[in-house]
Amino acid sequence: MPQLEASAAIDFRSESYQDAYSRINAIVIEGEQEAHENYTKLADFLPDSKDQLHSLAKMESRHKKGFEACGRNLSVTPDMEFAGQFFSQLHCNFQDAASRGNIVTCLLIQSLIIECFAIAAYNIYIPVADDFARKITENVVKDEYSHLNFGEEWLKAHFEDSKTELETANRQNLPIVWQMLNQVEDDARVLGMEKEALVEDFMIQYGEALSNIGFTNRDVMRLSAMGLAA
Ligand code: Y39
Ligand code: FE
Ligand code: FE
Ligand code: FE
Repeated sequence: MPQLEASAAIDFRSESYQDAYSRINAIVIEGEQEAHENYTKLADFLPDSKDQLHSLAKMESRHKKGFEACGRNLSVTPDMEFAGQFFSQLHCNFQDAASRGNIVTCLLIQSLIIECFAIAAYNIYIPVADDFARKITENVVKDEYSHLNFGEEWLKAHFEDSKTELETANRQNLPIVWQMLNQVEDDARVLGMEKEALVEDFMIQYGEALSNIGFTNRDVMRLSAMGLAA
């Protein structure tokens, strides 16, 4: 089924829309909160980029506030318990990597995987969002590109030393993203977002990022499809 194009076709006040929104909105709020924490953590590890990372962390807090307002605007209460569980595996893997000082893994999880997931989700959401949420999401997605860019630039500058760890971290974490996508597939569809469109946009962003960092086209194909069931 093609991606819906006119938000006029969607009833934002229907029970089914609000029910699905209570989970998707919560995921986004939780994601923004965790992204804030992750960039704050990264600032401790990378003193040369400390100010920049604190500024990224601040943007994530702003994003969180924006999406909280989107939920309130539709009178939806976000299901934060669901969202906490939704992110728990990636959260745990980030914490674990941070405790070992594996900065490359932390950057792969937050700045590549999660940012690409966010960019894909927000790009696909914008055309089907209500007017209030669309304006907010349009501004947020611009920031997310700059967060992805931070990760790309750092990993590009340290590519040879990071390559092996990136491969391992990708193998560990990318399959989790496909599982996460499967978990929200039905809710996303209610909001007018098709899974195929989300996967396609994610693959494009993530593949481009890996290629910018220095991986060959062959490596990009192998890495970006890791754990993706046909
Ligand atoms: O860097 C960021 O701001 C990312 C944390 C935010 C994550 C958003 C996750 C979006 C997934 C939504 C899935 C909808 C189908
Ligand atoms: Fe936490
Ligand atoms: Fe964000
Ligand atoms: Fe971000």
